[in-house]
Amino acid sequence: MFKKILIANRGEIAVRIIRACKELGITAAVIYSEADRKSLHVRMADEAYLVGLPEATGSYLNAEKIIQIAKEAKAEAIHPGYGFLAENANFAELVQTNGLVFIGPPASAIKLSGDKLQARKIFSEVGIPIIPGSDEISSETEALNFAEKIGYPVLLKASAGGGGKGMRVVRKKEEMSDAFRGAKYESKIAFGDDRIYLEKFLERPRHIEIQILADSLGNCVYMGERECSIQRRHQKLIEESPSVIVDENLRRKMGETAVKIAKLAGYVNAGTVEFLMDENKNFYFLEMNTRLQVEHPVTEMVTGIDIAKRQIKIAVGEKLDFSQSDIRPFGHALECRIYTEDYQNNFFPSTGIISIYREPAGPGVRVDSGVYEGFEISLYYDPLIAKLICWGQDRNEAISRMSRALSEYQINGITTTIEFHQNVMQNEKFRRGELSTHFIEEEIYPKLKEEKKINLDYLAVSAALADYLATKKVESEFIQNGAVQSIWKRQARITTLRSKL
Ligand code: MV4
Repeated sequence: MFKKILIANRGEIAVRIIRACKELGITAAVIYSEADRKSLHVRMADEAYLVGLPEATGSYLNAEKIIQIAKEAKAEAIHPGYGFLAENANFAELVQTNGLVFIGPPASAIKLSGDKLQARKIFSEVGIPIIPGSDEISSETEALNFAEKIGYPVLLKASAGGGGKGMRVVRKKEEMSDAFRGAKYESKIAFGDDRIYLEKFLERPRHIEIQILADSLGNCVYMGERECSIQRRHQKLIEESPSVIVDENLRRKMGETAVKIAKLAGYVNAGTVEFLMDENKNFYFLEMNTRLQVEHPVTEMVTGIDIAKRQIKIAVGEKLDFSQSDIRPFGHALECRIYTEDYQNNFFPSTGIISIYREPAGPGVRVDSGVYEGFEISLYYDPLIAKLICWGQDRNEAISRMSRALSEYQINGITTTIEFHQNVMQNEKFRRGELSTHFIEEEIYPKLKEEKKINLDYLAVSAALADYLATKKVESEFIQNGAVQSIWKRQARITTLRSKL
């Protein structure tokens, strides 16, 4: 086993990997930027090394410096987490040529996953289902001809794409000209690669992905699916496993397809194969994520397998000591991503000092967080500060637990998406499992305006009440009146109201 690992990340995922290291008896070293001196990952690590400026390019993206630190710290391996350098093939290669182990797949697999045109070609040739589409499209005329052939609406996509960049929906031929130039330009700017192609546009797809684990000896298993349809602007908000629309048969078909893809890509380590599913439950390969994903805990909760620890064991060269038939998902898990964003104000980023912080706990509750009371949230990094994961025997129990845990979760001083998630948990369509990638815009957005108005009225009344309570010091009366359970909340509410007055 490794003696020391350098974690080239920050926030909740760095904390997650520190925990995996500690359980394996590995010394956890981390890097931190000048803005992260007081971060939780620095406090929890065994060793911490300053890497540079707050801006990611000067710190968490500084490949050369990170490798230099790893060598000086005498770490044997680097775990990249997600984001930053996690899916950078050059970095994976550089780590290796410096005699260190990259805890992730081989650079060649990262490269292939980053090239959608090539991946589509290789995978479709062996019968992997892909969305009907073209090879590279290099002119507007070509685009028009192809769209005519497969029928509108079509979607222009960047070969180097992901996360929706360089994507354009074209509903009729008149829209092609602008869309073609727009997609090409955006791809060039975002990825330095302006190759684009066309696909038939699926109107209301569901996003379902398969977690896989592959060891370096050729063994590969699938760990069931995660449904990640609840998102806004390509930012996932809620994930769950299993998906309500995937039965045992479909799970096996998708799982076997994912394993086939992993083997073709020469994949080693933990990975995710993304699929889009149409309303007739046809599934199509979308892309491969070559990293530990944000939403990995839902799979850990239903399979009992520690994916982060497995990543490290695989990187050392250990064989998977279980086979496909040993993986039997049990129960249901949901994850709510807690962002420091004001969902009532177009998810605008919220910054400040966390003045009160109290995490939920109890049966079936897991919190993966990167913050603590007194911590200051800056604008430098991703607004994801924590993930609340709840397990239940079935989906209903998982939802009730999530709702209960959200109500226990108290964060003051900054605005978070906790209340937003509470809205989703109460939504009838969500409870029935009727999800799509349009769920938020169709179901939640229209209700936000209404809620905002009610909240303003409520705020005025509550503010008056808060002041009354503060001056009369009647907190003890509240306790006598049977409101004991909500005293913390009430105090938090008063603090919030005060700050808004
Ligand atoms: C699609 C699609 C509909 N039809 N492809 C968005 C990110 C990129 N990786 C693929 N994406 C999509 N590709 C076809 N042919 C709809 C999306 C899409 C989406 C996919 C997964 C999760 C959320 C999404 C939100 C909007 C659009």
